[in-house]
Amino acid sequence: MKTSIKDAVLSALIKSNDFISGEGLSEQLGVSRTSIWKAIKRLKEEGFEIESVNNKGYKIMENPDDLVESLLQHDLSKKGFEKVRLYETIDSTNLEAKRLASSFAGNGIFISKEQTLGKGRRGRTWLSPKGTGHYMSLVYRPDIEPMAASMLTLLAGLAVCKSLNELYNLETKIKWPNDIVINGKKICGILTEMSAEIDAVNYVVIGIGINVYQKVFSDEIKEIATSVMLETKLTAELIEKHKITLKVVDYLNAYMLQFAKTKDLSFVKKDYEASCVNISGELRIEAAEESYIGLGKGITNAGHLIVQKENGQILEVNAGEVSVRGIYGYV
Ligand code: BT5
Repeated sequence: MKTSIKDAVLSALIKSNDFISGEGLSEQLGVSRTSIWKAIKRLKEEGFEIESVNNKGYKIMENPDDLVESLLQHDLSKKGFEKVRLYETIDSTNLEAKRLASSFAGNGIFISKEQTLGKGRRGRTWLSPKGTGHYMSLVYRPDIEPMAASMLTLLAGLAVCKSLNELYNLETKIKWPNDIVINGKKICGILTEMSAEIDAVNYVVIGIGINVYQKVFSDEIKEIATSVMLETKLTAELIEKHKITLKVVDYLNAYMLQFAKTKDLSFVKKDYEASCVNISGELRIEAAEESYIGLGKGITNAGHLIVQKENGQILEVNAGEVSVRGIYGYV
């Protein structure tokens, strides 16, 4: 898909922290000065605050959000995504992905700047304020059995963990199975859903919510939540949701290719265990019928957590059945 001059100008302005001259833009993008001027005019009409100063050029004043649908389409179509949509607001990107999944055949990605009904697991809520968080749902169509789908949550977790660490020099870890945490607080949550027959998956929706620009959180989660901005102390201009998206997709695409062959997590087991806070530490398992303390020992190839109880007994626990807590708190 072709990027319009307007989107290319926007992207150049967002990437630059300083003024760029019209001439510089026209050279960089290989289009006439008039086209640049028209693109700037249209961006201003769309509400972007762009300052123009004689002899200096243009500078974007307010970074509203670096996500632009046509840029996402341009970059993600190269990574195998046939359907790429960006919303200003939506109930839930997972819901939207499921509503539209049968209208296209390949992979899809649905991103929103806000969710009014963001979903966590088991009916819980994912708080999704406008602009500050990143909400995306990826549709894949792996040839797997329904039982295998829960493993994708672990792959997505590892993909986000590695992406944030690489992009922002962070030390995020995975709290098995679906949270990404740093300094004892949650920076990302993942919700995998699927449409399946008894023996085959039609498609999976991997929903990823990352706290990006939040500086404060509402009372209900302020003790357990953090954001990229709070952890890095970087300014908003230096943290780009577009880049985060591409990085996560690169990791996840690579994992999905491997997973198509192994149908289990053997190929990332070591990597996952090294990134998981629950391994080699005491934890508390809360199951419906009992709650107990144990030691995290590793994960199985199917993504179950291996726990050694205080009496020495080794158990494999399934993500659908238990919650894992730290001994003293959330992590
Ligand atoms: C999750 O559930 O962590 C899965 C979150 C998935 C969100 C994405 S956003 C894109 C896609 N579309 C959706 O509608 N959902 C997905 P769970 O493990 O059940 O954790 C939910 C709990 O995390 C809540 O009960 C709160 O305690 C806490 N929480 C809610 N919002 C949070 C936030 N923004 N940051 C950190 N913690 C939050």
